[in-house]
Amino acid sequence: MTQELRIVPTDRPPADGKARKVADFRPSLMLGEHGLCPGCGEPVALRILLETLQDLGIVNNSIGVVGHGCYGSFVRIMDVDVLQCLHGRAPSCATGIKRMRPQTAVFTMQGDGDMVNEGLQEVLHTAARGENVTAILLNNGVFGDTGGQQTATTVLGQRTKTSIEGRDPGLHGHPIPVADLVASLDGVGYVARGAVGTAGSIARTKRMIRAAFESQLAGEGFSLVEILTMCPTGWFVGAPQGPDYLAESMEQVFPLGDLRARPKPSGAGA
Ligand SMILES: Cc1ncc(C[n+]2csc(CCOP(=O)(O)OP(=O)(O)O)c2C)c(N)n1
Ligand code: SF4
Ligand SMILES: [Mg+2]
Repeated sequence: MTQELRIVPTDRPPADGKARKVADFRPSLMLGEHGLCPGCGEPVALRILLETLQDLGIVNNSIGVVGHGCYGSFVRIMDVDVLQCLHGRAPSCATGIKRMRPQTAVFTMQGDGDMVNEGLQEVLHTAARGENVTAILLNNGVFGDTGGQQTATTVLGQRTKTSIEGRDPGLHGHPIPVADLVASLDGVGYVARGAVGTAGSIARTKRMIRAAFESQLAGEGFSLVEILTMCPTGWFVGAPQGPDYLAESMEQVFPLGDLRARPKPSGAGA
């Protein structure tokens, strides 16, 4: 029997009058408007993080540790227990929480400025100690919150407020691929890099976040998901151009995918 193909026109409101706006799809754990710039990738990352906590059924057994950056304002609208730490120190605060509450799922949310500039030693030591926490890095290659200055992850040639002619390796050095560094350390259970520039990459990144929490719940050690996020304001591009700019610049330098897969269960074949 052939199935009837129902084509839903998208050039006019639904005939049944049940048009839904973007806000109607907001996850219940997001309590209100995020207030960030149009085209910003960080609210998308927040959304898939919150959906993952819900999917795993760990909302009431989770604590988030948030750094300082534009995403810092999410503490107002996340219906999850959160703590906001000094710049760059989230991995150490997460360590303390996890050691006191080993049954709680503990995660950090940090930007590239927060994690890779201000707090590089914090994340590397926390990873090397094998602390059983999950770090979420929102990497947009700029200090967005303070006006779009260059960070340690700004890619070569990228224009920022403090490298207006483009990042020059002779003058500014090279970007630091923190997720690759973390992936090389013993004590680490899972590391991946995703992005939120396309529907496909958002879906893949959500699976990475889930894998990181599953790794933590299985006690495998430190986990990190780096998420490349659009910052059209800091990049001097229009909001609609953000995803293309992300793909053409950051994704070329920071390839997407698993950087350290979860350990195979003992007894599993090769
Ligand atoms: C110790 C300290 N240094 C500097 C600042 C100023 N500061 C606040 S947010 C921020 C930028 C953070 O950038 P990032 O973590 O990349 O987040 P984004 O805004 O890009 O999302 C800076 C430098 C601060 N609050 N505390
Ligand atoms: S400055 Fe960049 S990171 Fe901050 S809210 Fe605007 S687009 Fe997002
Ligand atoms: Mg940033």
